[in-house]
Amino acid sequence: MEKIMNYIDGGLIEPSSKKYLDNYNPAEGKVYSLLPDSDIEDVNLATIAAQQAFASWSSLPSEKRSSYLQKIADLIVRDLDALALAESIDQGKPVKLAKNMDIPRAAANMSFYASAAIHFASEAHITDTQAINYTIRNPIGVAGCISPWNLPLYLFTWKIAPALAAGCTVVAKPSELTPMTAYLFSKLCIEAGLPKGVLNIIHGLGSKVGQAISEHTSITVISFTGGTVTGKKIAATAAPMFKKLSLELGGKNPNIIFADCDFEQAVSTSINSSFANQGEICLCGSRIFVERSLYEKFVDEFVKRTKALIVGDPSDEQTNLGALVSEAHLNKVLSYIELAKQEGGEILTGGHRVKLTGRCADGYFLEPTVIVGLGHQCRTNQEEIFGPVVTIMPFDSEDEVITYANSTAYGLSATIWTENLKRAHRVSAQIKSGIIWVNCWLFRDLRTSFGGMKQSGVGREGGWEAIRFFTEAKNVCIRL
Ligand code: TXE
Repeated sequence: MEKIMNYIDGGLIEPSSKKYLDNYNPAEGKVYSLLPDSDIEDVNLATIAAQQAFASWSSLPSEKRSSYLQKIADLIVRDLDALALAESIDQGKPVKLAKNMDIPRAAANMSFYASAAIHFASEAHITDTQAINYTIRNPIGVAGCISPWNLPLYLFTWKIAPALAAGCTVVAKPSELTPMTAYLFSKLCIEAGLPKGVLNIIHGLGSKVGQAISEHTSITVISFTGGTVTGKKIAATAAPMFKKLSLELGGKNPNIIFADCDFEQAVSTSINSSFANQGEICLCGSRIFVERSLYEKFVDEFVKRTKALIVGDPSDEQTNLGALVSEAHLNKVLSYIELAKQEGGEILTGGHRVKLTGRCADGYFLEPTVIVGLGHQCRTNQEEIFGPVVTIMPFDSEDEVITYANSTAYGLSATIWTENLKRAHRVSAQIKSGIIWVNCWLFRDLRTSFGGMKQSGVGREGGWEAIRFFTEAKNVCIRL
């Protein structure tokens, strides 16, 4: 069985414990590879390697840093098919999605920051004829990058690329549920000739490896994407050490459909924003609010199209929804469907585990599920489910739907469907959320920053923000 290795100081090596964890193929419900059960010793080794590499990497001309990142981006493009297949096997998502979204985006992340490395400029302020103030931005040091399982290579590269571009060296930890593409990525780094120690990838459990990264005194900046509960733990550990933190956490995002929307666009995109990647995207719109005059028509059409979605073998090009990432996660999502029933919800379609035949007979598949009849304040509508489950609720006025939308502890993203431009601006301004899409979903210009409000996190990633995050500002004032 294939053994995944840690990537430390430029080499692929075994964990110090020599112990391994099972890595599952969620579509088959079977172990198909092993990943290192690393611990604090491996994190220490990786951090020493990153510290040793820091002086030369941070002082390398930015063109050189850029060219390494671009070379890795090119290798990802070269290996697109193999990486997409690996991502699909490891995560459960349809291979078509990995090929069209995850892997191209991973390459784009590397390319974007390859370019950012050479175009970044810090500020200068001229105080009339009295003084010149300018800002020097130095890379902070060794960065810890901890990424989740829903968009494995996509979010892994989203963190390490700006860190490397800024001149930091990195100790990274992919999710233990989806380690494979980060492992393949480490091989690409070796092929690209990335200097040793610049990037180190440690595989293993969050409670051991993630915790050791949070606690390590020589890792001074941490970028994390994952669950809100884990984010709180990391903050509690790292904040007293005054580590710089960026936490991108969960969401319970409203998808608001006004009666004057472009109906076809609103329905078809809402199907996508509800069920893409099995609903395992922190930006999915899991609470759909529909203006009452359109409610029945929308629900009928939405349910009809949900029923037509194919839950199936992720390697099949026809499949719309693959497997959930793990049995534990499938059970969590099923428990929320039970909760919705207890809370008085009516399931219009879905609600059950799907039993496929053949190689996928034991996979973690779930029907896309649509629930109505619940109020906005019940637990089903307040807690993050993170699966192919949405609720639909009617509303009568703008003020009412804004209250509903803002009623959760989260504030990550929101979607608004209306053809009324003034309303689009008015409602966007009042929704507490890091990003708002009007008449679209998931579209992102990589130059814009992104992050959550309230319990969806702190800090902003993307664009120049990420470069600023991984650097420390020093201001110099020269009196004229
Ligand atoms: O994620 P974790 P989990 C949400 C979603 C999901 C819930 C829990 O609702 O059901 O979170 O998922 C590492 N110190 N999201 O528990 O644990 C872990 O190894 C440092 C939303 O599977 O947050 C992995 O690499 N690190 C989300 C990473 O944290 C620790 C994406 C994320 O896993 C750690 C995923 C610790 N003590 C889940 N414990 C999003 N925002 O996109 C774990 N980790």
